Amino acid sequence: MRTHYIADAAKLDDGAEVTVAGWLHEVRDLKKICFVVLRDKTGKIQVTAKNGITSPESLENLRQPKETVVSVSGKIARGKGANAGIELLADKVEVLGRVYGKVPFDITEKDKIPSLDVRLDNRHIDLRRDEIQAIFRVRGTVQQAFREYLLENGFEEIVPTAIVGAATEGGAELFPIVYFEKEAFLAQSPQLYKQMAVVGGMDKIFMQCLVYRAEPHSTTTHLNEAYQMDIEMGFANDDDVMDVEEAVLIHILRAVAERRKHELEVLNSHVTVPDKVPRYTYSKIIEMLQADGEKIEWGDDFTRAHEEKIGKLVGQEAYFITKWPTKVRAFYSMPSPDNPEICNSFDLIYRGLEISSGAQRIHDPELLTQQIRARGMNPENFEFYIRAFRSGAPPHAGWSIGAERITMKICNLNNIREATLYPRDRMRLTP
Ligand code: AMO
Repeated sequence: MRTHYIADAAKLDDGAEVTVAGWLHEVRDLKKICFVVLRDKTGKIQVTAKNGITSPESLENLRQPKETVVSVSGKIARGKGANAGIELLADKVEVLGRVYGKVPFDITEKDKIPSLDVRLDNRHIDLRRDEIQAIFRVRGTVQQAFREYLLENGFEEIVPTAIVGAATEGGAELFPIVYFEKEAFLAQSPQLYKQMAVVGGMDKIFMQCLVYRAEPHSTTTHLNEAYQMDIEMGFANDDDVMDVEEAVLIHILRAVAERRKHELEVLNSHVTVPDKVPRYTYSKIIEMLQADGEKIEWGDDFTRAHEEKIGKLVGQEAYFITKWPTKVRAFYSMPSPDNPEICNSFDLIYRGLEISSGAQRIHDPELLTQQIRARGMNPENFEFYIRAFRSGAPPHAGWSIGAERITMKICNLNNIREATLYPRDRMRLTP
């Protein structure tokens, strides 16, 4: 239905014949002549239609409400002089999609953009704004760069199941589903399944999947449906997988900085690519916070305010916090051999927010059973998982990055819902 996208049409010589298609962004109707701005995903162009050049029927097809979808065939006209614009002189205009009634809000009135809730109720309109498309292009590049790096470095992609019979992260945050006669839930993570794939000998794997957390609270950094980008690696400990994660993060940030310059500009964000992602132990961070006057004890988890403070104290945008207290981490985290109070787990913080966590896993079935029991869960529900470690399981480790959280921080957004096309939270199930 088009010969060119608008950005490409605008590069053509004077007189070039094109057909472009998109939405009416602005319409100025002066009876004998009609100026409109036509918009597609690549940009905008002024279209001029007038008696003599444009047929009366085509002129009428351009005199439509904003957001009507049209195609325009005509000739490119380049004005003379340095600041002269480019316009498309319309021969033929067809209406491809009409506006019925009132468009929920006008994207051209920048100071009248409604609240996030109203925008999300009308995501198909909200998405027509440059800055909103920019977010999802950045997110696409983040996800692509993640796969790209891992495929180039010997990892293979798997697809784990999203329907499970037991918690994969522990806790009560599970969404039950109707599954014939059985008790079943939506997976909180691909955790147990990615580990079993490594035990099965796949060795270096990655996956991207939607995960479900029935967290009842509403925050600006949590969703009930999130997209995780995970790896799992055999014959590896926490340090080995942090090496991979450091390289993946650097590759992602570089890809966004190089390939999404325009989008970052639209979003008013600047991405710096670090050379290294330093590692600090949990105990060291506690000492630093205490020395700065924070009331926090060894064993406490960090609040959002702590996370932001730590960023200032360490003076880094991206860093790892390693060797956490065992009791605050998931049951599968490997306790340290010299001190079982701490475990080989880590978080990756970027711009003051935890964007990822990971660990070396327990591969000893007895220790795993103990840890499950110690958290008040029933090892019988995990028998399918524990038995995987009884037939020769290598030491292994892995991590998971939340796609929305990393996108949110790269794009400088205040609410994680902005980085999700159709966010799911306690109040929001449609659209
Ligand atoms: P964790 O639960 O820390 O670890 O999740 C890993 C990353 O996933 C993202 N994330 C979320 N994002 C938005 N809303 C949520 N409710 C949400 N929950 C998690 C975050 C977080 O850092 N299986 C382990 C990982 C591993 O050890 O491999 C896990 O799921 O960015």
